[in-house]
Amino acid sequence: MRILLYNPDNGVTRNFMPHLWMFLLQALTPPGHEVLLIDGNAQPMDEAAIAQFVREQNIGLVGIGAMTRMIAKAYRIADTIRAEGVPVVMGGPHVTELADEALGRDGGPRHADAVALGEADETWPLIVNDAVRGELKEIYAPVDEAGKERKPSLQAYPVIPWQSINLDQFNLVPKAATPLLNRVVEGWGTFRIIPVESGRGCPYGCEFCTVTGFFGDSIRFRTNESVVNELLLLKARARSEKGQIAVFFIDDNFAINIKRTKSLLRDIIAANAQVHWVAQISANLLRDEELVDLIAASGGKWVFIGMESIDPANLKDVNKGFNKPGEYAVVLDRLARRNVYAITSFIFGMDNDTVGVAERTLAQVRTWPPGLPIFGLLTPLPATPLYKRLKTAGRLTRPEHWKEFIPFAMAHTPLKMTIEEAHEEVKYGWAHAYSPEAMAQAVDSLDDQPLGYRVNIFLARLCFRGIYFPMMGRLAWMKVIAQNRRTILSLVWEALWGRRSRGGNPDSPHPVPAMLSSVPPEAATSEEG
Ligand code: B12
Ligand code: SF4
Repeated sequence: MRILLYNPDNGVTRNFMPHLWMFLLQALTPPGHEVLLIDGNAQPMDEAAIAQFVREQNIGLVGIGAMTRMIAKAYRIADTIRAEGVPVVMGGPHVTELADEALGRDGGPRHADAVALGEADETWPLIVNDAVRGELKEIYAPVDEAGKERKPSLQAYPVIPWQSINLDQFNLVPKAATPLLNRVVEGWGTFRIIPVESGRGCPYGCEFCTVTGFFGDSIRFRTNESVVNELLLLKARARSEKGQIAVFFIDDNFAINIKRTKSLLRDIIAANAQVHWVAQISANLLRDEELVDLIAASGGKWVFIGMESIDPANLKDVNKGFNKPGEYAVVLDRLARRNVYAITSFIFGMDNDTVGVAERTLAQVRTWPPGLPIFGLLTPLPATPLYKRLKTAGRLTRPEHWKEFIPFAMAHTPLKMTIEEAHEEVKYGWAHAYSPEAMAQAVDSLDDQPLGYRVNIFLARLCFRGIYFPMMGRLAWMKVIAQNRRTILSLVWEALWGRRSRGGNPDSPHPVPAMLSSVPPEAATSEEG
């Protein structure tokens, strides 16, 4: 049977990284089937195009995975495919929480033939076998023989055949730029960011987060050996195709068990399996100097920190009191001293936020080493404690916000400002953190560093700007380039006429990242809490 795994586009901007679930389910598919992958972010397709694809490729089963924000698109695509007579199985966090919605058991239309609840590592092979026999059940739940919920162990993790998977759609180097890049620098024919997991689960239970409910509060890890082998495979692939690969460890809190993380990082170093990597780690775990040393030595370049707020009252409200705003600067300096930088994520619209929260946050950010701040709004995702609290309090203004996804729009009323004011705060955050002046300042703050570093921070910030101000079209790009012409011209001038006399300063308080290019060109708010 030919199986299509499809992830809808997020409708806002191109994702920087493919979704792990597709590769994982592909690797877990029983032998004898061919699995095709389409990530709508890399290969945008409308309903007509996907229907044509399914017909022409003789697809016998389609698996669709989606977060809440993409579910409306996922349902539309599923409806189209089912109208072609091809069964659709849906999985992922949204349909796990709202299976009845996907199956049309809540009075609405039916979108899926079957739903895989929770982690599908063990149920996917059963689903495929049932589909072959034409006997799909409506619900597949990860349970043991006694019918009790069972979270899959990650000890026997499948080998994802990275050496042979077709990754063409995930190359971040634009085709048009490849010939030029090949002439100027070697080894940049391709650049991909690849998701790798080393463990699942998070015990922290932040109020707005799906993870503790979905993956459970007990953490499961892969063996060090299996992670190291995966990195070696990826490294070999990059070498063989004269390209670059960076890894995003998608664990929700990569250092949740510090002892185990240190042991993994030591094994990576011992096996010479270092690649440039990004990971989500909460600020409280970055107090450990030895851990930060190992992060740097094992290839860590960027740490995504869910700071959420600089207000301890807000943090306490969302059960994230372990974040201590007073130590953010110290943590960021500790990282920066090792050339590791932070993607700092903030949420506005929290209950204690008042007008001006964006500027107050930016005032702090400006005192920190250069990084990549991102801003979002508090969003009640289905089945989270936050959703339940706001529902009980009658504060949800769009209780089924996912049915009409609007980027950067609140679905409930904050306590100390209006919804419109919260929207303005997010806009202010992005506009001022990524204005041409702020971009120039970031580049200038690295004035004592080589040109490459300044070009890289500029490019990274340009790409991050695209999360809020999409730059998909040529016109939008031209506008951004025109706005930033001063910085661009000064960088080009320097490239053509050589360095202005600066001289690198190894004692600089904020040394620059060794490879900013490994930064995700698009990320989103508050993953790791
Ligand atoms: C990596 C990641 C991202 C990446 C992008 C996704 C990518 N390219 O991988 C980035 C950093 C960009 C990102 C951004 C966002 N993310 Co995110 N992200 C994750 C993260 C950390 C890992 C995803 C992952 O690979 N997990 C490991 C795989 C194995 O698990 P899985 O995807 O759930 O798949 C398993 C099952 O769900 C199931 N399954 C999944 N799909 C399918 C499909 C079929 C057919 C079947 C049978 C089974 C199945 O089987 C899989 C194996 O067991 C998760 C948290 C988490 N630990 O999952 C959050 C998570 C998915 N993100 C989340 C959110 C909210 C966001 C943002 C909206 C954040 C924000 N506030 O702005 C943005 C939106 C992104 C965008 N622009 O579209 C939420 C989603 C909750 C929800 N109900 O939708 C999660 C769960 C985290 C959280 N805090 O709650 N994210
Ligand atoms: S926000 Fe981060 S720390 Fe909090 S529960 Fe979710 S994954 Fe864990």
